[in-house]
Amino acid sequence: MTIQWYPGHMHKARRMIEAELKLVDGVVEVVDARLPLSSRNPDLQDLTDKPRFLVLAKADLADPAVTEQWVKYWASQGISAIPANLVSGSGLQELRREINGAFPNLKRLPRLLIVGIPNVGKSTLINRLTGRRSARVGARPGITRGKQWLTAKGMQLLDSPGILWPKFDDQEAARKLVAVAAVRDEVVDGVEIAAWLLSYLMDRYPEAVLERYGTFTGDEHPLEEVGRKRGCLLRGGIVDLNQAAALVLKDFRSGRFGSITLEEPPLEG
Ligand SMILES: Nc1nc2c(ncn2[C@@H]2O[C@H](COP(=O)(O)OP(=O)(O)OP(=O)(O)O)[C@@H](O)[C@H]2O)c(=O)[nH]1
Ligand SMILES: [Mg+2]
Repeated sequence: MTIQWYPGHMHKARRMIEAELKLVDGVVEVVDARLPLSSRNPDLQDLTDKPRFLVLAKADLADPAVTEQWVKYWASQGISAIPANLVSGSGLQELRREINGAFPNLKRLPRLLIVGIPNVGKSTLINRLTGRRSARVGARPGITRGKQWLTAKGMQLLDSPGILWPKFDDQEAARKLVAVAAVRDEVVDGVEIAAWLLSYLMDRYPEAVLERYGTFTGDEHPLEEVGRKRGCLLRGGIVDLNQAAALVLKDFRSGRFGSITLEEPPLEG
């Protein structure tokens, strides 16, 4: 995934999604269960009022208790969110059920577009829903030329997902997106992100940090302490912060802290 999201690209992606939305009955929006808000693109709300199904992908990597809170939160907003592990397929039956129930008056299979920011699991979901015998049904006359439909159980999917651009204007969201590797590292300061991530983990998941890195003395910045413990050293015993940051991010991305969610739903009331 190497798209750089310059304004021109966002424009183009938006136009493509607008065109594709006209061809479908509903939209399956895939977000990352570890950051259900930051991985969601609010522009989609302005683009369509067709039925939307929210899939909280990578739920296997997220904190189940917090996922539960998110499902309740979305329900209070009138949105049914479905946690899923797209690799194992858990949650897909519920998604199919939701979709099947949403179009009672339709005389044909509902047509859906899968959308989401890069790397959230769009392709995995399409492959899961269509299965190995996924048939490419040629363009249907009268709809559009050149569009391919995939037949899945109980629905049809556009063959290519709509790629939404990540939220860059929101610094906090951008930081979280880099932490889960939805946005490439090069665009941001890895040390800043790792320092933020480490302090978040120490606050919310202290046992996981303790287990991974042991206790902290508090004499240095936690990221420096991690670097020192792990031998990320420059000449003269100075901690190589870039190396320490890379190590923390790698540990997080490979799930070595366990199941972690990076944001909680806003408090209600
Ligand atoms: N653990 C876990 N990994 C997942 C899940 N869904 C997808 N992945 C992994 O996430 C990575 C990205 O998945 P893709 O399906 O390629 O994501 P995408 O949205 O199509 O990405 P782009 O095409 O780059 O926009 C892959 O390594 C998947 O195996 C999930 O539910 N759990
Ligand atoms: Mg893909």
